[in-house]
Amino acid sequence: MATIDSVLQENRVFPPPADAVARATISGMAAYEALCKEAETDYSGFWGRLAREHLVWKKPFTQTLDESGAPFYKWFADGALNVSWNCLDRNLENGNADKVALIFEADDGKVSKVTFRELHALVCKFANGLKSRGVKKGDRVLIYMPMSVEGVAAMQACARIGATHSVVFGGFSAKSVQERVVDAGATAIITADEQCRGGKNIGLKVVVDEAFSLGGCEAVHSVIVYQRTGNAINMAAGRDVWLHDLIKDQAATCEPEWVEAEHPLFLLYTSGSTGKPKGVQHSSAGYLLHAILTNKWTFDLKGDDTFWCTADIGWVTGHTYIAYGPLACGVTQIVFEGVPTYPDTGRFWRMIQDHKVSVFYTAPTAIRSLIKASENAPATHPRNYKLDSLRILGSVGEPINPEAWMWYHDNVGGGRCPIMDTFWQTETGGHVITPLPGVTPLVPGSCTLPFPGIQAAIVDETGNDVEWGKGGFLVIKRPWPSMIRTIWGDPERFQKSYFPTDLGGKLYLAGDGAVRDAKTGYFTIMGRIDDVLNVSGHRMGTMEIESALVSCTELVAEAAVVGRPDDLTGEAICAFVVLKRARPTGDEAKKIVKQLQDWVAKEIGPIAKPKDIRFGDNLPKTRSGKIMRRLLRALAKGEEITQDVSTLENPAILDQLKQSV
Ligand code: 6R9
Repeated sequence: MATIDSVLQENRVFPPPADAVARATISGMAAYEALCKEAETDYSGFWGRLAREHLVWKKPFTQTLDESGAPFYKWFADGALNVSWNCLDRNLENGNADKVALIFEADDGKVSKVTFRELHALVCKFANGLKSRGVKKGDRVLIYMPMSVEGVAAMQACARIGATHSVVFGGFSAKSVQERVVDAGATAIITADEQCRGGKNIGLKVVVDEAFSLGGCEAVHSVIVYQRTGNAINMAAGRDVWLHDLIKDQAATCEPEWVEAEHPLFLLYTSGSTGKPKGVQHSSAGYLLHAILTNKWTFDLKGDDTFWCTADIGWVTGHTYIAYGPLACGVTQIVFEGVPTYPDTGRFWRMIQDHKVSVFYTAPTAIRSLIKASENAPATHPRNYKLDSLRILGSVGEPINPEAWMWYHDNVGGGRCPIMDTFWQTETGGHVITPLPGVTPLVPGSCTLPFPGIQAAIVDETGNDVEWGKGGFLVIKRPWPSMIRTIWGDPERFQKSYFPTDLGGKLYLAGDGAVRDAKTGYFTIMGRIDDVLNVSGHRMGTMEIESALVSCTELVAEAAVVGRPDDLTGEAICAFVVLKRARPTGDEAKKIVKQLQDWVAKEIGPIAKPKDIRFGDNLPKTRSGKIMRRLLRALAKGEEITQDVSTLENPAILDQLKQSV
């Protein structure tokens, strides 16, 4: 890769506030450096010590890291534990039984609270219910649930019996559900009748029914349905069962299934550079260790905190920073069903005020949209709410632009709260590059320094370190406990995607470009280097959207998808389409755009809808038939084409593709 020059021209530095330094578990730069040093001198000793201190083991491990099958690494492999025990029972034993674990706020504002004891009982009944349906260790269970106590309990119940869950975001389509059922070989599905978002009820069970009708789901013997709204749905006799019926007569205790450290806790499908999403497989012990450490160190979570991560359990952030980490740390957290704009755009700020949230974790795209909203509706500006309970803020999912960072810092954090710009991925399990609140001087737009023990670096296309100030590929040089273990069913793709031989086969390739500041060594992420887009913090493969478009065989002959920068969503999806019929114009073109957007929403989900669709008689191709994506990116941005187009077969189509519908 040619050097990517840092776009960051940021001179503002925010030292850690004195009260954060005083309070933090990792306090001061010297403490951070001591941890990094410990990891450097005795890598497995470092992680082994932490795994003994932060996890409760049924059977202690004797070997920390097994590199013999590299890059299929094993951590703590001869140890045994149970993740749900570490999240729940541990809190019953250490005095947190009657502490509120989850504060659930429904879309309509109704609040309910669940203590650790109550959550434990619900999870045990749920686990016993799953067992009564024949679900056992190693089985895959697909979870398609709204944000709810029951959604979290479903994940914990699977963990309790050693079943491997695969949560599918509630906005994904029937086709996506079906593909994941088939790929994971799921034998049970946990879903709800409907979900409530922004004052609307949206069917979930009906989507599951449709997934069945697409075929290939014959191995699914049970569909467990949580009754959220009570509206009428179909229940297939024998196969479908209401959650309340399933757990009614179950015991409120359930001996956990003690699993080996490497037992797959979950699969989570994410987009890559081919059309097919990959099932990222995570372990039990290593994953949970990093979930705990990052919650404790990045967010400095302590007993008296109220934590709120606004992610959905359908994304990895909702796994590590809702369903597992905060519970294992014994803190009270918010689970929110709704959307930030309903009933008005002050929802987040009102909830922080009402529940006295102390640590708040959200995405740049939400911040950007709320900046805009509070300009349009000044009554919902954060200044109108009492937000002094906040002490730490977090950001995740995409680069946070310095303007949004400053607004978040000044208006939400009252200028007092440090912002943790956490860089990580579905594959990393938890934060890998992030500030720590009592340690790191902050620079808006930079995710700063590696989490202790994570050997992040920037290399060139041959795997050699580049000097600070020069851009390159972001890699992690040594395996770490919460790393992806494999791609479900496709170990070859795992090896190829993440440990490419071009880089020597030993470096974990994140898939992002990055640069380190020439003086401070701070990391700034420059965005994906593969065909993956980041739209509102959601990963979308361009190939995935292309194959959805061309599967509309009635209309589409060919399609190419690229991203273009967007003020609100970070990147926006732009599709160039060649139709089977003559190139449409005017109202006709508008109609077909809408038709294609709906098609993609049906194939993948509404988040994958192209914002901009343009029609051409052809796509710009080289004489050898390769689509010139670089040109398409320039066209999408509205840039003048200054590149050499002499290899282009048909330069006239560029004028067609310049035109938005
Ligand atoms: C946790 C999560 C991962 C991709 C990642 C990168 C982008 C995430 C970021 C960030 C800049 C941050 N990303 N956090 N870019 N700064 N703080 O988002 O996982 O959905 O797998 O996405 O998101 O491009 O490679 P995932």
